[in-house]
Amino acid sequence: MGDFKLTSIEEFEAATAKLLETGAKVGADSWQLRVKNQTPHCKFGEQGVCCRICSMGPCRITPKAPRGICGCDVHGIVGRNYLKFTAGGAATHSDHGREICHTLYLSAEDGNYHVKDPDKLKKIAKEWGVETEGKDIYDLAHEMAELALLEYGKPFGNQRWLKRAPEHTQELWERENIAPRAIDREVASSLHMTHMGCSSKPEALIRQSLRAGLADGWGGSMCGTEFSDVLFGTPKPIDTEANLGVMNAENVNIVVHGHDPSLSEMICEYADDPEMIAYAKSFGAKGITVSGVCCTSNEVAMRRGIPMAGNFLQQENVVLTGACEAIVVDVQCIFPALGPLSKCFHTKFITTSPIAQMPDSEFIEFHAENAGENAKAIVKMACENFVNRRQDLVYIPDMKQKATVGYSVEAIVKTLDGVTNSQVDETGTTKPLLECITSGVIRGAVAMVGCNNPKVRPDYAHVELMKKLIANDIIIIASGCSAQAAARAGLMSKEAKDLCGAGLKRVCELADIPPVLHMGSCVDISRMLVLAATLSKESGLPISALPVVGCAPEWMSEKAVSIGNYVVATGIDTFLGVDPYVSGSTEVADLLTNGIRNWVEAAYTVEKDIDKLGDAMIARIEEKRAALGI
Ligand code: MSK
Repeated sequence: MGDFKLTSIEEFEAATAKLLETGAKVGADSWQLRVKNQTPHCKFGEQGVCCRICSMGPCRITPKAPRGICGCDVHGIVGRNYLKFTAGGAATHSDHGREICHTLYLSAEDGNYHVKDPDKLKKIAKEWGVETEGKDIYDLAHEMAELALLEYGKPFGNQRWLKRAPEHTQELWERENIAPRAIDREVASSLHMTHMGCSSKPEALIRQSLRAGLADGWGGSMCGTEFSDVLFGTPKPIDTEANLGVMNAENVNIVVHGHDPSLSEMICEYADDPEMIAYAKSFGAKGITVSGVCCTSNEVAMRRGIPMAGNFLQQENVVLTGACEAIVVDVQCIFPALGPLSKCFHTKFITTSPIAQMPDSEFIEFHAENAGENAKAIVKMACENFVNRRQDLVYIPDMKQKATVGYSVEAIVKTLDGVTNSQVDETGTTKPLLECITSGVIRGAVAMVGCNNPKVRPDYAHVELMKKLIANDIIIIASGCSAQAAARAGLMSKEAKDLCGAGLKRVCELADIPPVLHMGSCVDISRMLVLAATLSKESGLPISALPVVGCAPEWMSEKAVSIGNYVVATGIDTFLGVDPYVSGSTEVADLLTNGIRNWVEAAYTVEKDIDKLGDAMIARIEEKRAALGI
């Protein structure tokens, strides 16, 4: 098995403990301390039984007070809370997608942003029935961007991207009246339904939750992913490194964090500029290291091989190294704590989006017109800050792993089809993957996604579940902070094949892939939808019949609930390790874990015991195989 060794969770934790010692020296706060102040959590909130949508309350449902002042029962309250949570996530992902469409609209030959994948743009144009012949690529980009933006508010019809789904799935959505209309309409309708005096029927609320989720996955997120590929390139396998040890004590360290690649791409561009590297050297540094946190990290890792410093619950750690000159953030999953924390060190905390403005940050507004200029200013600021380090506080844990990332659907098809078919081009098929699954060489696939959450030992669930699944010949596709947990542990190293069962190991060797395939950021879960749809079409089986499940064992954000809803509504059973605040209502919990199966052929399983969660996924995959007779 060679020298390869995973980095253990205990090693992750030991590194964090040392960094917290540095924090204690400078009086820094940390999420570990704040969790202590916030626990035990409010039981009403945890069960989803608190209602504060009007000012007659807040009302809390108990056996002695079974209805709120308006008469709403616990099922209506829990269902409304669940729908509001979903709408928050769908709005957030989709607005990210909208920003990408605006950036595409402003792309120009001589501008800050360019079309890097013209073939993908033309392919989408063809899909949408737009003439490409004889058109300048930027004229086409602007036309497509405008059409995509109209998807957010069009008065009639459903989302264009739904046509990518297998016919059977589309029929289910039509039958159940959950095919999403305009993206903004689904978010607005959700908030309308949850207003005081509107819906309190669990069935209606959960149906709309699925619809709003679908507006995200097959709408806003799909726009985000597809047009990011057009602008910044469709990911291909690329080598990188992961964990805090990717930061370099001798270099200026710039950490990019958030989700929107428009900012981070520009920062990477300028950090690579010889003029900027010389500038860094003029302050005594040896160079510039850009690394990433959260999904911005996934975006630049997949396209540029930029190393991944950490995931969601590591964001404070990068500052605690004392070697971070600037942490530059765009939107989503950014701790406001970074403001006061950066003040304990020399670190510049730079916010760039009007959507995510925070105290104790320097706000440098970023948009397509000034992107180059502002990225350069930020890189310069970081270089100048190098001399302000307190050397006695610098400690970068010596911990990193190799990772191969960038498995877009196109890359997966090309890599796997290439093993059996030397003539493969971009029109390759998923047939080799299907053959591996039907023959039993691979038992199935799990889409591992989602965040960290202090309610679960950080990264433990992601890493342990992945180890268990690959040992059982189940291939993993991973995105978001789950992907980063895998990369930091070493599960995205090709050498991790030695941890697989014999079948999956053989596939990894033949195709030269790691057993956990990096599919990108959280908006890129739309890539997983496209993969599932392709597998379904090419096998002739409904998505729900494929031995494929989804899992978010440590999820925490509203986006994750929206994702769960669109994954389930696409026909993929979804396993959660954290309860989505629905345990207070038997009706809502039963709908989500059973009832919706009658609508969309899939449902949720919630299991906080990680070992049991893994067993349940394996059992579900084997059940599906047995039903297919394979
Ligand atoms: S960053 S939504 S903590 S995956 Fe996409 Fe990670 Fe979850 Fe944010």
